[in-house]
Amino acid sequence: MTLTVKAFIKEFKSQFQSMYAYSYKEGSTEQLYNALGLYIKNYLSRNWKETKEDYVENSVKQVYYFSMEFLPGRQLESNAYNLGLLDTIKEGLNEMGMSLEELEEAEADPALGNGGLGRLASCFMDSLASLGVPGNGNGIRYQYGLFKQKFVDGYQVELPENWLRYRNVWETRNDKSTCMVKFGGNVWLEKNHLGYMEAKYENTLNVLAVPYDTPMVGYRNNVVNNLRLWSAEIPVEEEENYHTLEATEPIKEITQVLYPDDSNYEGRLLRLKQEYFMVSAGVQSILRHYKKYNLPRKNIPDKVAIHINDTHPALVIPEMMRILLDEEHLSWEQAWEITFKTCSYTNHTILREALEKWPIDMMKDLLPRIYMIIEEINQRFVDTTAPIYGDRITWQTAILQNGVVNMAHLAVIGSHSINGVAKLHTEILMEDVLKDFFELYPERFNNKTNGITQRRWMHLANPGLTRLLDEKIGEEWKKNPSELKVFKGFEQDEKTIKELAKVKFENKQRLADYIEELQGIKVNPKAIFDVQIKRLHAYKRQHLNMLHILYRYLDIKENPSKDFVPRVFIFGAKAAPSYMYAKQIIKVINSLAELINNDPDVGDKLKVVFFENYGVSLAEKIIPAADISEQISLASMEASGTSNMKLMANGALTLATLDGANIEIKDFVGEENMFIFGLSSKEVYELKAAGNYNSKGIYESNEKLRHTLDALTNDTIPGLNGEGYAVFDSLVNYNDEYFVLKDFESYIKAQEKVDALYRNTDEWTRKSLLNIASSAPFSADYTIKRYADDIWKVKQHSEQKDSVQPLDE
Ligand code: F58
Repeated sequence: MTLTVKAFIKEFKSQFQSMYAYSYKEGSTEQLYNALGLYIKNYLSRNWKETKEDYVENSVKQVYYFSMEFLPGRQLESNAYNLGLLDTIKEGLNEMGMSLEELEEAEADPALGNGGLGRLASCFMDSLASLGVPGNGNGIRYQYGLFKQKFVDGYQVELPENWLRYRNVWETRNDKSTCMVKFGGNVWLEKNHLGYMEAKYENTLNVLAVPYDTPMVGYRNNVVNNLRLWSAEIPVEEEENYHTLEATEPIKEITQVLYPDDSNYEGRLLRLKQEYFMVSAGVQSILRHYKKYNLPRKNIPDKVAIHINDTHPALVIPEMMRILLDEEHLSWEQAWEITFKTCSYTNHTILREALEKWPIDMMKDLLPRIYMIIEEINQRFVDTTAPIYGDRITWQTAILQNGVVNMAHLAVIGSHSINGVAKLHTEILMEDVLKDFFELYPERFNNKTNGITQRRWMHLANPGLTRLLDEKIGEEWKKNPSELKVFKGFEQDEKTIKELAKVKFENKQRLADYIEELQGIKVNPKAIFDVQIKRLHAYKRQHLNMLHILYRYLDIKENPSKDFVPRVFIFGAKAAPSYMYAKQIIKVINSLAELINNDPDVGDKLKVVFFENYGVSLAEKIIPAADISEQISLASMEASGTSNMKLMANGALTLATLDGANIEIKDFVGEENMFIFGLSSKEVYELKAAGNYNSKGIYESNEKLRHTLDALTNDTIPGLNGEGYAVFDSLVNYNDEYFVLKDFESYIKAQEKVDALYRNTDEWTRKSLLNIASSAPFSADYTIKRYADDIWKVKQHSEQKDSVQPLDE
């Protein structure tokens, strides 16, 4: 039944009144938002219930996506949209004298992740539901999300992100489905009276895992899947033992903050606790749920797929073994077959320092039974591998090495599928990072290039573009993204080109207004909006971008009469709190921005805007207004990237190295419709192997570059306290780990091409159109379809007839 505006108004008023016992006219923005959120949640609850029941009644196979991070973004608009209620609600609110945009600002944007990995998990949740694939998320309900970033004198300062301060209307606490998770103590195996080996525990720390469920709403198909986030609490029956606040700390801290600082032992221990907590609660609840299917345990892999999102949840493997051995009393062989067939693993990084390794002693103390099982998995692996492949490979692939547990090795050995997140990345896994494993298990390796949900990143974030597309190519693309290619037919249509340019300009004007309101910086919406938005990391090379800005600034100062194409450089990036170098780069960019934005000689020619506290909501504002998408990582280092896909879909032209999914962007849109520069990954590997890279030599021989680099240390940029020296040193004196200087010259040339093309507005817009029209393959709907078909073997549930059908690629 469709909801009428009149019915909505009536129901909303009564919803508000029942919550607050006064008229909505007296309500604060937060209260009105809460009432609207709960109204929507009530509206979808029937579908939520029926989806769950349907899955069980039909014994369908379900996938569980285990991730330490989810970055869902605000959910009000997207839920209303997917339910098909958005227009009605907007109209109803307007009639009552409110606007949806205003209420939406009251919603917290849950920062339960660091960056791409967490956002990917949320795009996947949206696609799973929209495709009608039975899929659940499993993660942690952190009380504090990733820190809130502030700049003080240009320095990053971290403040707590208390996203749960007001209520979270989307979640449902589910006390019926709690689990108990055990840490530490002593454990031993004993035969019970039935003759089974049983694990006995003493002196354990028992933690109650309480699930909070959040609906994941499919796009107009009546499907509502579940995201389950776990919170740690004191078990009710043990409450009397916790007399003081201090005593409760070891439990409460488990789900208190996202990714605590791992630069010290305590921090790392806590992270391991979090991982096991989430994994144990998740696996227990899955196996409990499986019992509803009334099938033998050996059929678990026919009904359950568990996905391990990076190594963080890799303890799923020994935890599943523990339950099947100790509680279900299966043999090792039976338990292993079930576990192995159920689990699959995605790798998201080749950075050595990011591949998790836990000290054996830490694991033994914190998770004694799990450690025993890992030891046995390792022993059995060694025993079968060594006779066939010899000692070298066996040693290099073992789980236990030099006093640590290698989590990637555990994940690979215990999973039937291992995938990278872009073609190049998967190749690098097979040829380098996991090379030995590729020799052992070639059939397990496969590629699944990342994707994004067009619903959030186009339909909702860019209504102007969406309207234009609807008008030109019809609405079919919304259910079937491959239809976007039809837009290519308008490449030569002058009217469309003008209309597209107008959409972009309006988006830029809106962002310019926002920048002025937020930061007091006036930017020219006619300038090129050049955007780099991602975590701050040396391999992503925000400092290469910074050097180009500095170079340009010096050029403007030295050549005042030269004709520059105005440019606004836009950054959004958080640095990990303990990552000093990344923080120094932030400071240099901020100080440079301060200098440039206030220099009257520069005026409109150049502006630099560094947004504080970059996250999903900011991305939604920035991306539709971007002209240039900076994807400038050192080739081979960025696993995939996903901002590159979002920016392309919104008509930005990509300025990129041939890294991660940039290569696939090139394959789809063509080299001539983007700007490529820098070393290829092959050249990077060769240069590393040759071992003769000499950044100082480049500095000394390249006049332009020397001039630019010197400006970091000769007081050109006021307000720095050694940060300019730090960047200079790393690039010149410490041999420039990420080959910034090597790529500098070709980056500058690419930037010149950007300027030249921008002078020809129609030609620029034509390329922008081609980018939009070529972006369909990056729909997460396709990505999820491939995971579902190739890895999880789960079906789009047939009852849901109207699901998105991403079949014809
Ligand atoms: C990212 N990883 C990759 N990790 O860097 C990016 O290329 C890829 O597109 C994306 O995953 C999705 O596949 C990433 O975001 C993290 O945020 C780490 C999580 C654990 C703590 C350290 C950061």
